[in-house]
Amino acid sequence: SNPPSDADPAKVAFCSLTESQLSILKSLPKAELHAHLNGCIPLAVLQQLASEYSGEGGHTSDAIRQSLDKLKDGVELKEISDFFSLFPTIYELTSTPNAIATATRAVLESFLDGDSPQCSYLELRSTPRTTACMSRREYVEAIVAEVEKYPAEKAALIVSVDRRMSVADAEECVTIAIDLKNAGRRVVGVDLCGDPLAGDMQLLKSNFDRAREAGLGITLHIAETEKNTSEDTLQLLSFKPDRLGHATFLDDAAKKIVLEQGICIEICLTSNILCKTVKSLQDHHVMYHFRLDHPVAICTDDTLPFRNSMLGEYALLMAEPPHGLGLKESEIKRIAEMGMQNRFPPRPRSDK
Ligand code: 6MZ
Repeated sequence: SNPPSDADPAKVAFCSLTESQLSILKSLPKAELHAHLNGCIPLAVLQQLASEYSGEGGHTSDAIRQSLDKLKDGVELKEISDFFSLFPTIYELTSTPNAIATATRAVLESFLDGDSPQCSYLELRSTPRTTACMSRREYVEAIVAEVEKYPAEKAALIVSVDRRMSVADAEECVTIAIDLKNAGRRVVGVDLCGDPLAGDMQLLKSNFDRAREAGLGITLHIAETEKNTSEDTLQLLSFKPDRLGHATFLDDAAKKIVLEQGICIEICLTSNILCKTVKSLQDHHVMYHFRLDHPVAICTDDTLPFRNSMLGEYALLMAEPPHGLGLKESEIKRIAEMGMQNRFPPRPRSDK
C-alpha cells in the first residue's frame, strides 16, 4: 500500500514510533468509548456484503461498488457536512439482521481480537434503523447479541439517537435502550449524534431524562462545529450528560459547566483533523483539557473513513511534534486510565 501521507495523520505518527514506544502503547489498558458501528466496518467486509447485495434497496450494484472504491482510495473531506453523505451506501449493505450481525462481529473483532488488540474494552454505538427487513428493535437485538458474545468487561453497546430524528423516532430508540437494559441485556448508554446542525434539541430532552432515570449513561455529540450555537450547547448540557463527544467549540459559559462538573470528553483527534474542525493536531483542545487534569478519553470515531486505529490515535499523543503531541509515557498512561475510568455505567455524579 502507499506510504502514509498527511491525509493519514494517525498512520504517520504510528510509523514514527520506535518498537519500544509501540510496545508501551500496546501494553496500556485502553477503552474505546466513541466508535460508530457503521463507520467502523472493515472495507473487506463491506465488499463481501456488496458482493451479496441484490439491489433490494434501489441502488445498483455498480453504484455501490463505486462508492466503496472511493472509500478504498481514501475520502477527502472538504468539511464535516461531506462526511454524512458516506453513509447511505453503507446503510444499504447493513439493512438486514444477518448483515448487521456480520458487520458487528467484524467491528468487535477489529478492536478486540488478535495478538495485539486495539483496546481492552469497546463501547460500540449505533443508531437503530428501520428497514424493509427489520424493525429498530430487531436491529438493536442483532447487534447486542454479538456484543454479548464477549465478556462484559470487554464490550457493551450504546444506542444512538440521531439529531435528524423526529421526536417519536427518538422516543422509540430510547425506549428500546431502556427495555433492553431492564431485561439485563448489555446496553449501557444512549448517545446523540448525526448532523451537528440538525434538529431542535429542546424537543429531545425528556427522552434523555428518561434514559438517565433508567440508569443508562448519557453521551452527547456537542459543539462539534463552529456553527453550533451557544444555545444548542447549553441546551445539551442541561441533559446532564456523563460524557461529551468532541466538545470542540465550547464557549466560556459551556466550558465553565463542563470543567466544574468534570464531564469526560471523548476525543477523536484524526476525525477532527480530517473533518477540518481543528486547524492542526497542535491546536487540538485535548491539550487544554489534559493540562487541567480534566477527564478525556481517546477514541477513533469512524475507523473506515478516517483510516485510523486506537494505537494510531495514541501514537498521535506520543510522537514528537509535528507528527504528534510529544506527551511523556506517564502522561499517556494517565490519559488511558481516564478512558478506562469513564466507561459506562456512569458513576453517581457526586463522586466524580
Ligand atoms: C456526528 C457521527 C459522526 O450509528 O449508523 N456519526 N455523528 N459526528 C460524527 N463525527 C464525524 N460520525 C458518525 O454509525 C454511523 C452514524 O454515526 C453518526 C452519523 O449519524 C452516522 O450516520 P451508526 O452505526
